[in-house]
Amino acid sequence: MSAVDVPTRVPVVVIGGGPAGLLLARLLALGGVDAVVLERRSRAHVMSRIRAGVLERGTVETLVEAGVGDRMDHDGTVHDGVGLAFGDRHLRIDFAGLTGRGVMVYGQTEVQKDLFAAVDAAGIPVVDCADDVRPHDVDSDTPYVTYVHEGRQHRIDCDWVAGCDGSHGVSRTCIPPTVLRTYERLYPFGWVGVLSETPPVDAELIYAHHERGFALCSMRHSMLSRYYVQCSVDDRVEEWSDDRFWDELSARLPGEVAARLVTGPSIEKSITPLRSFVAEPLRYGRLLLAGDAGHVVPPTGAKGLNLAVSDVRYLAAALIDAVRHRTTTGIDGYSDRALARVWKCVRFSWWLTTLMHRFADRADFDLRVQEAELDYLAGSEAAQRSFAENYVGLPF
Ligand code: RFL
Ligand code: PHB
Repeated sequence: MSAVDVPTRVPVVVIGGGPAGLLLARLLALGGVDAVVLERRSRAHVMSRIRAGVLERGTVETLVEAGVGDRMDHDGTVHDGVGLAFGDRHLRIDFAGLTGRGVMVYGQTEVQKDLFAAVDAAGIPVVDCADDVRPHDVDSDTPYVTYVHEGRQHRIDCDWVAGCDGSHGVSRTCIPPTVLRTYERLYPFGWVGVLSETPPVDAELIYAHHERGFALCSMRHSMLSRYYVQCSVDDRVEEWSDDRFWDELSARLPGEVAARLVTGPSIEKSITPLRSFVAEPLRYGRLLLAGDAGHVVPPTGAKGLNLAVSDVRYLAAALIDAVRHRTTTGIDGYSDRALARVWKCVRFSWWLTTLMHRFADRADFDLRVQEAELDYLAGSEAAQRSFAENYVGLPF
């Protein structure tokens, strides 16, 4: 987008063109509210990031309402359950039977592409490679945002600033330390993830608990698999050759699953540290945080993208009311409303992470407790229902 086409005044400036930012701009446009999106990285970079793969029903419905559901309906796959592997056991959690719902497996990379296409079609300005983006005067009634594009400084005046700039963005830093409260839990491990053009080992995802550490078998489609294994927080990706990765994954899966594993060259490999983080409040004056800018969860529960979408759903409605109908009730309630759902997903992601990973610094007592909890889950429909209810997604 050339800077000439970008208005110098809009009701909403959205910082960050990830899924939260683009979806917000798109929902605002559908509600008759103009926005500009400022994204730090290039569009090619944003579209190539491999991240989430599991969408809750509420996320799917929101994407459909935003008019970006066609490819997802066609290429995504509904999963009615997931597997939990431990020891030589393979427990299936039957989402459909326990909750009447399933989840959609459709990559975040594809969601991102669909959102870019919709935003472009609607003529919403998205400035990529925007440097030094800075919100100003967000505690006044006349906020504005400055940025540098192709070496030139620009300013956009607005009524509201939406901070959708992820966990390392600039928006959160505008909230004074006297107002901002943060909560954090760091886990002493990461995940090394591999994407490979091989058939998935199973039709459904498998979360594996093993003495050597956690492993996850996921997929994008019938010839694209996504696998993860727990690694040390200090590991570098170069230390994980493909051979080492496949050996470690096989060792952590039940024998009959490992026997079916088809290996091949990795087409992407990366290491993700795991953490839980929440910032409160999500609103400061005319600045509103959504998605990873406000909270981060470890990927174990597949909640990050889904939480970004639930925040955006609440926020879009609140901003449309504020801009079109001059009522700020939605904005005033946004932070509490969003955080109530966020904390429940933080809890579930923390619980599943703690249950499934090997904590090197902890005694064998903890391992036995994990094994007992998995055994309890296997024998209790009530426990399985609670797992299923959280995994498929709490109501928006
Ligand atoms: P994003 O995607 O980080 O986008 C933020 C955007 O803001 C830009 N930005 C800035 N722009 C302008 N100025 C600045 N100063 C800026 N600073 C940053 C960034 O370049 C970026 O484009 O945040 P958003 O939109 O809130 O979306 C959140 C999700 O991306 C994230 O929660 C998920 O990917 C988490 N996640 C998963 N979520 C799920 O729901 N299901 C999953 O199965 C799942 N698996 C995962 C995941 C995340 C993973 N990683 C890599 C952390 C698996 C992995 C491995
Ligand atoms: C993925 O497919 O990337 C994925 C699936 C489930 C998770 C995390 C990541 O919990």
